[in-house]
Amino acid sequence: MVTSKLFTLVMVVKQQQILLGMKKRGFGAGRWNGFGGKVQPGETIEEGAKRELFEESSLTVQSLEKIGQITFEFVGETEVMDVHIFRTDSHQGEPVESEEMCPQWFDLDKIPFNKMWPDDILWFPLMLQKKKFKGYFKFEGCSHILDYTLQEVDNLAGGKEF
Ligand code: 6OG
Repeated sequence: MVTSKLFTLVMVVKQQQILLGMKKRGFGAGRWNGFGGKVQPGETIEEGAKRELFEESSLTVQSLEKIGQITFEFVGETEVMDVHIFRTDSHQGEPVESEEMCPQWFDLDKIPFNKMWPDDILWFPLMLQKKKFKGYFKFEGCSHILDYTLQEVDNLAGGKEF
């Protein structure tokens, strides 16, 4: 049986730059990514997103707009990752390195896709244009996408379709 686990991912944008963190340990270590992690029992997905953003970067945000939802399957794993992606264009505070992430601003035309998860180059253009999207990626190992779907949607409410 396939089960799914909820995750968050927050993309912080200001003017023509995006904040990414170099993951220092655990899943995705050695890659730049947004800030996020597992949603804990008793918190909403948005609360989990704000908590992880703060824990990993020291930034706070008033509100987050959900911009995407991607399901990741890894061959051989029985649990898929249901990742809810948010974008914010206004934040409070300055990014600070944490045990998990080393944050850095990147110009939008210099995003280091070669040191990121290989799916990112496919959905970042939608996120940067503020288009909402849903996707499904099937990975073999951490670097090879076997299969995927990605579609722009009008709204993200409702169940997963993939
Ligand atoms: P922790 O293990 O740190 O949560 N995540 C992915 N992000 C991108 N861009 N691509 C993927 O392709 C990803 N798979 C997972 C979700 C893991 C964090 O990594 C994100 C979470 O923010 C496979 O608690």
